[in-house]
Amino acid sequence: MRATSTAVFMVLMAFSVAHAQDRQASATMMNAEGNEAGTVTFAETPSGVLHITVEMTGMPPGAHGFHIHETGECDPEGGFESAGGHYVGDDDNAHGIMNPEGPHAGDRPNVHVGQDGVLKIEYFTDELSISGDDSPLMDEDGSAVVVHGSPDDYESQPSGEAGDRIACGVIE
Ligand SMILES: [Cu+2]
Ligand SMILES: [Zn+2]
Repeated sequence: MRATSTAVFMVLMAFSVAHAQDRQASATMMNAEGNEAGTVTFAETPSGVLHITVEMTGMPPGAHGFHIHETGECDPEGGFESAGGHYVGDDDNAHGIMNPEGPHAGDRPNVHVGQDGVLKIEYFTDELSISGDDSPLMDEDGSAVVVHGSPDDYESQPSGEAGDRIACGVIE
């Protein structure tokens, strides 16, 4: 009896450890024409820091605003306005790292695309999470990754004057 419950406990422990390390979410990106444009992956790491990987193609060369928006809905017909405003997080900050009251939790660095239209980035952050009480990315109405036509000026309210929403992906 005791051996059995110990064995069950150990199996459960092994499962939860594996689960914690493997937890991952991703967004399949769609461009303004409604075609697939790549993937953004969010992976939890053993340190608790979130590892973000961006792999997109067919992007217009130049600098683009890149944010997490508050609603997990990407409708190209409406210019991806369905994704709502920036994900704000718990602190109700203003937009932009250049604002003393900023930034939003969903404010991410601008991304830069070369002449080949390829965007490949990886970085990590502890400002976002895909699990637990402060899981901004997987709340009830979800959230979305949005890429803009122009760079974020990191300052203008409410969203950095980053222009049209040229790609969007629901985080799931
Ligand atoms: Cu945005
Ligand atoms: Zn913002």
